[in-house]
Amino acid sequence: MDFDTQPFFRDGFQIFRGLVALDRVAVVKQRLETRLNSALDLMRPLGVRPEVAHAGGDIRALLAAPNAQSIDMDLRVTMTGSFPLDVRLDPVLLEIPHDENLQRVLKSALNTSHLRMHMPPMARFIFPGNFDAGVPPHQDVSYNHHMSNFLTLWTPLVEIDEACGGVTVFRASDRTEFSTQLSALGVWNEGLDTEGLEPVNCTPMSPGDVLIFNKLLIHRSMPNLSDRIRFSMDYRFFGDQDSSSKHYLDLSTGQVIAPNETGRASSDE
Ligand SMILES: O=C(O)CCC(=O)C(=O)O
Repeated sequence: MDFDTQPFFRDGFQIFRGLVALDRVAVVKQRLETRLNSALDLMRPLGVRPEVAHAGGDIRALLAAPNAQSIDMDLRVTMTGSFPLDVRLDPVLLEIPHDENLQRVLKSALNTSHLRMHMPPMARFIFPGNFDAGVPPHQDVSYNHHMSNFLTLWTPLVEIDEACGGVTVFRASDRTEFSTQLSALGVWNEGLDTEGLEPVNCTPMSPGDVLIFNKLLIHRSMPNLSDRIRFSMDYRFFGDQDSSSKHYLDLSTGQVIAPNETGRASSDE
């Protein structure tokens, strides 16, 4: 089956519905649900209660306190909804990028015959009310200068509606790269100005649906106003014409390529 990726080239983003096999999504979700306890265990010594009704508010209070900057940086990253590195390195998370239909879409959108993926992927758990887990308006390039070009794939592991939130993209915001700097909390960059831009909430979305967008498209997290945890994955891919100076997975061979002595990770040099 061929997929039409013209909307991606025209708009800088596109949603594909029911693209990824549900059994692949289910094993990823199951693994993240199981590993949630390891993330909660890291936060427990700070007083974060593990219950869904409390965790988001507890994290928010800790990160708003004057001494928030004394919290270990890796822990701050976990508090803002990113699973710890050992979870992100779990091979089960590669079930989704190995989906055949997904790979067809990505190859077409990147105009490539081989796919590469930045390692590790991002796995997120956004508790209700954990507003610090929301990434402010940004272009993905600002966090990923190590890849010469790439696209991002965002995919939910739970039902996404206006309450649970998801991603808001800003139409026609991908004409140029904007400069930005790290915010005081040290996790996210300062939010870009979106005045005058048209926001598009990518809701609803279901497990198996994917959103792809280019490296310049401004987007932000929606808040989770529901009473459930928002589990999602985001993966970054590049093709034959591009390179990375960090670890990446060659999806044709299944090999992870490490940066070489020139600081460049590219198997086709
Ligand atoms: O999942 C989210 O809340 C934000 C995702 C995002 O900003 C990204 O994938 O670049």
